[in-house]
Amino acid sequence: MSTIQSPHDRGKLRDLAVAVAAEAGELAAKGQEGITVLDTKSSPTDVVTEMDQATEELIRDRLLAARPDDAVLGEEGGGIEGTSGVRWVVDPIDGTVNYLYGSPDWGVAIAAEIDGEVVAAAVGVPARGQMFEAVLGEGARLDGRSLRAPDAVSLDQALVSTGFGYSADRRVHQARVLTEVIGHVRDIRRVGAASIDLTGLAVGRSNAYYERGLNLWDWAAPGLVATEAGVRLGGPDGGPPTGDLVIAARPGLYERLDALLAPLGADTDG
Ligand code: LIP
Repeated sequence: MSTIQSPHDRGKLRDLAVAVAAEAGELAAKGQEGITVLDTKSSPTDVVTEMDQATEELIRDRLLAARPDDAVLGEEGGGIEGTSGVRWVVDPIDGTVNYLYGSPDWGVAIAAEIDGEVVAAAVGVPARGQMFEAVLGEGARLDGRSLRAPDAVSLDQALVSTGFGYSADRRVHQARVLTEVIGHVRDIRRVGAASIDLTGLAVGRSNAYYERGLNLWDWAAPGLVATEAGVRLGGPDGGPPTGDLVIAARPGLYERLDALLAPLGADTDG
């Protein structure tokens, strides 16, 4: 049972996430120029740079200095157990390939979970000077401004973003699914970072998003920003988001996209 329950404490978790995401974003932004690949992970195109590692180290250090009893799960450094009931879920650079190619579309994502529920989040987009933040039940903000995602549109008017995994087999099936989806929607975007896609729903940069193969750190923080802005976030078979599938859109559009994706096996590798 957690010792932190009140909205006030959630606000403090959000404040810490924002402060650490801002500092981490500054560090990563300074290191973007001239960055090279340090290593690969799940496939030769799933890269890690030295800035992914340095940025995550800074985030872990700052979070644990402020709250030594918390757990941390990070993309690069794995998990550290804690005793407080709070776990931080961290993606130091979401959109690493964009980062490597000098694109501004990458994010620093930090979420706080209490007993497994995401309650506070910060998503910095340093190259655009933006900071998204959210507290469960208290709304989402961009640079201090409250966010409300635009109303649902019909499926054929929806701008839908999606992404592709790093494994070639998975990507081929994802492309097959996309050939079916593309004829039913306004158009498709492939931004390259789930944090940018999900926060983009909150500001109306697209209407819907789906992707197979994400990790919790990809969607935990930006997912709370999106849901607190009125977006429905879910996964396969009407359940919560999972690594098999994340779907996000305003209610009304969500159900139509879900119904389109289900028979296509969007939550499978084909
Ligand atoms: C990325 C996701 C993106 C997905 C990429 C990758 P990373 O995360 O944000 O949506 O399409 O394949 O998983 O690896 O840059 O943190």
